[in-house]
Amino acid sequence: MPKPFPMAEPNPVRSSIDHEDPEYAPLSGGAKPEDRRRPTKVILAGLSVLLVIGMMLGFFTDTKPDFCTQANDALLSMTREGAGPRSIPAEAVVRPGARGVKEGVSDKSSRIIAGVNVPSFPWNNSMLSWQRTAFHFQPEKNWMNDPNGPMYYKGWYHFFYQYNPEGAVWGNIVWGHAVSEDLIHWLHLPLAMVADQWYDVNGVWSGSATILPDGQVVMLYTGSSNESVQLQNLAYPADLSDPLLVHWVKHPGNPVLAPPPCINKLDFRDPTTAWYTSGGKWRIAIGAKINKTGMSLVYETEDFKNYKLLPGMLHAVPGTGMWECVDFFPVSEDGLDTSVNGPGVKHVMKVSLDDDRHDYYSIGTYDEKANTWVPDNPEIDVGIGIRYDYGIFYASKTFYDQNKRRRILWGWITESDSEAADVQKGWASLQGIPRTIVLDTKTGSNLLQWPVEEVESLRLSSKEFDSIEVKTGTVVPLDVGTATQVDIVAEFELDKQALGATPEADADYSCGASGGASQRGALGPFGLLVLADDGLSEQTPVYFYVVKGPNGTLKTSICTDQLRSSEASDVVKHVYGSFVPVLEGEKLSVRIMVDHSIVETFAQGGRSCITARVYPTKAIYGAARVFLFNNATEANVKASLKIWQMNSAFIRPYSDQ
Ligand code: DQQ
Repeated sequence: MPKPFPMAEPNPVRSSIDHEDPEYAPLSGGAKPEDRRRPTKVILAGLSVLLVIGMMLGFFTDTKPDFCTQANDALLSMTREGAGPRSIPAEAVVRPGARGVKEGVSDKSSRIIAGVNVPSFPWNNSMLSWQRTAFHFQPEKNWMNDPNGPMYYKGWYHFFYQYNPEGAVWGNIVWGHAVSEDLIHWLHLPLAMVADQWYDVNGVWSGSATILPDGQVVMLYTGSSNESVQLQNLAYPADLSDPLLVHWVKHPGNPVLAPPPCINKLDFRDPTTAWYTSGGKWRIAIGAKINKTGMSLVYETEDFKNYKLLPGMLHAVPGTGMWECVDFFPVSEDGLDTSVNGPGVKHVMKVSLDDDRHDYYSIGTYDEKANTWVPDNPEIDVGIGIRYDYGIFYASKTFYDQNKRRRILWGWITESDSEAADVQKGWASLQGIPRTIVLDTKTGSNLLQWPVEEVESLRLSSKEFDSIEVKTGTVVPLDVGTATQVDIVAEFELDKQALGATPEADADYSCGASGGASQRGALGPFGLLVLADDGLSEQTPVYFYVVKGPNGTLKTSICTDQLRSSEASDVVKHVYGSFVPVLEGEKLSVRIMVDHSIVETFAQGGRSCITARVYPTKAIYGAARVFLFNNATEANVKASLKIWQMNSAFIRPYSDQ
């Protein structure tokens, strides 16, 4: 949980070059991002869910093929284009090569923004080297994607990940493995599992760990077989007395699960951590789809070798497409073991939507007996409502850290530059700083995500700035020197008089459909410019935008604007963001972690988060600075903040010397 920081001396570097002209809009220019509207037809969605569940209840207790045909036909007519409850707008992208589609996963390689003949930027080695991060988990080289099987075992945090040992693009997927005592400094271990069996020869895909009460460790993962069938497999450590769990054994009876009838061989993957039921058995969920209906099936087991498909399903949402990397866990204001259940316990369901490559979650109630999970609010059902992150963040997975009694979230942060640049730099993808997640008991309707406390051990020198007044249309430089590895905690207050005098407006604000930080409104945008050079030719604004609605209600958005983040045109430039709840009496607060090419933003204690990859060409090394700005037209803001320089983490190969 964030702690309020003490505000000390007044700003020692209040700029003499503040621009005070209200007409001066220092952030003008920049292309208008594409409109990314997301229609949700909620009533239809609710009805469809009931219909699907009804049909599938029947289907899974009677799996005759003619019933499968019937179910498929009904689903097809229900979710036929335009008739479904939700259609996910395809991002306008150029896909450099469809890597993965024939194997049954969508294109995993980096995409670049649409437009014919996007000229490639002449990236040089110094620019590309700067993009490598200093305190985020990365393999030494090559491609990485999903986090797999995270756990805490005998004093070590274990992290496995989807890895291509042969290059910087998706393919040849095996399990990389690293260990850490604090989630920050990592030792790379040998590959945990490679594609050496008929049932995983096309890829050792994502999976999860379960630690049994007797100390055994069970790893379930998806293998893409010699015929590209998605099969679930069991693996376990060769030597439980080795805290590093270096060697892994695949169960001789693999595969333990094949796609059930009605589920396509390419749509059955990513087993969850198991939870223990009151009936004394274990259950796992697996993502699947029928036509455009995403769903999670549940299997029950006693020994992790033999499984029974339970009737019905945990949940399904028409129109959401394939559910990858389903995660299912209990939540409260503290971390809970995955098996905790009982009256009053809330459960989170998270799905990674293959169709739009975003991670959605929803809070609801799990009925173990009925094998169902029901969202508290069907309007924000899983896949159609809230996201973990409004930037780039995918295929995430949580684990319960029994060491510190907390639940930790890992998420894969892919590149948003071109595939050619990834190949040139020899690596692709990061993992976000692991986040502690708890239920936001103040709103009851969202989670709070916050960087694990261990990252604060990297904080070096800091500077505090107390109550800086940032006038409308101005930019204020913050004298913290080089700002490529920084942790920023900031609070903002809109001038109360101006707030009161501002007329009510009907218009809603959407970061993605706006012109970014250059689009001026009465009460926003204002915030920080990170990875900005002195001349502001490159800048990444992270900002609040407040709209005063009918009856004086305020609605706040938090956004990250990539539109002017780089002079290169072969990188993605979106305005990311979302609405963020701000409760009575709360100040606007934000934490921003900058680590070279990644900018992670946590607003209002982690109610809304945005992760962006940024590829400046000038605002790098010693030229990267940080500024305050206020591009609102009607209200000055007061900003108080603290900025720490961040040390680098030790992330290196393990040696027992
Ligand atoms: N990545 C894995 C799959 C999973 C996908 C393959 C999500 O198991 O569905 O690399 O990114």
